Amino acid sequence: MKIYEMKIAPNPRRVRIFLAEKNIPMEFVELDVQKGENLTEAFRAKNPLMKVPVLELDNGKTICESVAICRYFEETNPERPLFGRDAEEKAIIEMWQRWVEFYFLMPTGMCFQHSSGYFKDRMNPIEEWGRECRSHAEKFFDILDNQLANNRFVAGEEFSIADITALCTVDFNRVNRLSIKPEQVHLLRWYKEVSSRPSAKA
Ligand SMILES: N[C@@H](CCC(=O)N[C@@H](CS)C(=O)NCC(=O)O)C(=O)O
Repeated sequence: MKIYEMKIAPNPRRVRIFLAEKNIPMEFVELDVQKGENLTEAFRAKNPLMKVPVLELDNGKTICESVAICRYFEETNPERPLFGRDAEEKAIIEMWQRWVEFYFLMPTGMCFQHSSGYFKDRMNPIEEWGRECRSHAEKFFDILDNQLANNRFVAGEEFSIADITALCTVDFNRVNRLSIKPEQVHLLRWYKEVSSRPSAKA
């Protein structure tokens, strides 16, 4: 099996960290997304939305969407779980994973795309929308800081997929010139811990 990705992009990094946490070896195929190497008919056959990452199984089937890919590996390699162990833990991790993805990663990506013109060959950047999304992303740093005041990790006491999405989003925000503020001490404490895990280098 192999994964089509682009090393500097935040969504493929989520999957690489997940695999590293579970010690799953993988073959990666690098696509230059800015040059449009994902915009070919051959790649459309693998993912109709033409985005990375894409997992291609040995039987030729493809699985798209970072979280769907991670869920596949959670099933094939259950130890140690990154989506929770029991009903309560699974639901809380799902809740935070979705909050981080929808209200932090999405506006972060939209701010980048609408402010930088990185994809101006395939979309119509709207600067005002970029600024609006930047303020949404900035607010989420506070939400995380509050949550981490009473929790070791984003979704509780266990490292999970929610931490992976949050770490990739915090790091990617450097393209938006957004970073953790000195007064966000709980977020800083968490960032130091999760970014020093070996998987963070993946
Ligand atoms: N929800 C998707 C998002 C995938 C996505 O937006 N990937 C970006 C890279 S981080 C991409 O391929 N962009 C290329 C394009 O839009 O042409 C996931 O979680 O995998």
